[in-house]
Amino acid sequence: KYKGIIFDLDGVICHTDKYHYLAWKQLADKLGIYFDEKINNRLRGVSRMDSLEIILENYNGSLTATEKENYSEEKNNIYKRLLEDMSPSDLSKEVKDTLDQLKEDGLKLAIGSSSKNARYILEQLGLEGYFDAISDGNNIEKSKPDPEVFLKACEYLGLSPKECLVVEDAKSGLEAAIEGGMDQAAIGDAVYTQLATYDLATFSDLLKCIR
Ligand code: B16
Ligand code: MG
Repeated sequence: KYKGIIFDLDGVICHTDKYHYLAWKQLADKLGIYFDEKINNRLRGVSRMDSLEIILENYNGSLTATEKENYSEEKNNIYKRLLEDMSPSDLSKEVKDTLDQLKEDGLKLAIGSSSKNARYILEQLGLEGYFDAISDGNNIEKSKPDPEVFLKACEYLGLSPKECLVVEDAKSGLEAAIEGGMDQAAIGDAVYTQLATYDLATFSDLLKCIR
């Protein structure tokens, strides 16, 4: 019933969410800002700058636009150093086998990620050239919950939103897909929002949604 599947990257295809946490934690500690896993969950799918604003909710003081630019760059440098250690062994067999199966079933596969590091992460995982289209933080004006990143993915695939299913681990991402007119499959904590068309207990459950 679907012709295309659009995958969020961080928290769906791979677990770069733990690196985002470590990098933000390092910056928050330096600035004396309280930061924990619960606050980190609010950063899922949210752009780098918007993430910094969420973290600064617990900051006593104010920063200039330039200081904010510098801190977000500092976080990204820490994050990119952590990404250097990633390799194809960080791609789970379940995820790879499921993707291969979907491809065999004739579905077009795309990435719909807020990250500006998406292509580098895919390269690290050995998935360079694997997806039919990549829509990421570099081709959008507005980040999730705005539907732009997914609408661009549909456009790159040459499909309409109704023909596509979005797979997401974040509330912001589910909201983006709903707004964009695509069906949604939730995985991880996104399941608890009860917003999605399907809830996946595990990645391979995706095969049940498309058959
Ligand atoms: P970057 P996704 C999102 O990726 C992350 O979930 C979010 O935590 C991050 O702030 C955002 O990408 C921007 O990432 O700093 O690398 O540009 O879940 O949309 O694949
Ligand atoms: Mg995500």
